[in-house]
Amino acid sequence: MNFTVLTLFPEFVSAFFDHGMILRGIEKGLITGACINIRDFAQDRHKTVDDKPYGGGSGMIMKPETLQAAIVHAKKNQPESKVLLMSPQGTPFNQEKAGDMASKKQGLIFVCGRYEGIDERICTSLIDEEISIGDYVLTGGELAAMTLIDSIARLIPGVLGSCESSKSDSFSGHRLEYAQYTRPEVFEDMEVPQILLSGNHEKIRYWRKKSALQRTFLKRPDLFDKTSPGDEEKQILKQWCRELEKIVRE
Ligand code: 4GS
Repeated sequence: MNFTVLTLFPEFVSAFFDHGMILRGIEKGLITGACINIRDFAQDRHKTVDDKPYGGGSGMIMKPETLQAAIVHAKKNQPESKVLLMSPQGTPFNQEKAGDMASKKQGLIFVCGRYEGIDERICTSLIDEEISIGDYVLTGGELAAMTLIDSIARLIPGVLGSCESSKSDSFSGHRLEYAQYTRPEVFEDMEVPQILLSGNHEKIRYWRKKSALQRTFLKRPDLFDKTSPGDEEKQILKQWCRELEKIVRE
């Protein structure tokens, strides 16, 4: 799967492609990462990429000609790729969207705006989809593009070490991930739950299911609206209720 980022700060984005699991994925030939400097497509000798907004107001707007030339250049090598604009006006990004994009394997071209925004005519003519990573405003789309690439790439089989490690992720099945522990057995007077040391795989599975459920209930109860509790989950919740009642009565 190809990821191409159109940006005014290519070094910022290439540093991301040069580290960690993303770099491993590139080395294994599972993904590619490319940065294109939008300024290389500026059409005057001052390399101007922005201009004042029509109608007045503060801030600058990215010029359409430059962006168009950069997008056309990126699409030339990969005409099948989808062009995404990172913007607070886009459809909200989430784990499900990451999964859809990872399974489609279609290349992605990310347009990262700086300044107050980009000329509306680019959105209309050259952008396939606008995506937002959340309801807040960044100084540029780069962090948003890197957020998408990071979460999509790790779902591509082989990018993470074991193919299992993304299955129990938070949000898979609209539940948070269970609590995790490593050595030592006692840290600052806090013990690792004994069941995890027992070697009893069925008990460990049940404990983890319960942990995931409790965390979801306490930290993100809204996730139950997306997937209501299944039979085993209901049973675990009832059992938890009984444990809580016992504490209340004491
Ligand atoms: C976001 C966001 C964003 C908007 C880019 C102002 C520079 C900036 N992009 N999700 N111009 N939130 N983009 O804030 O994706």
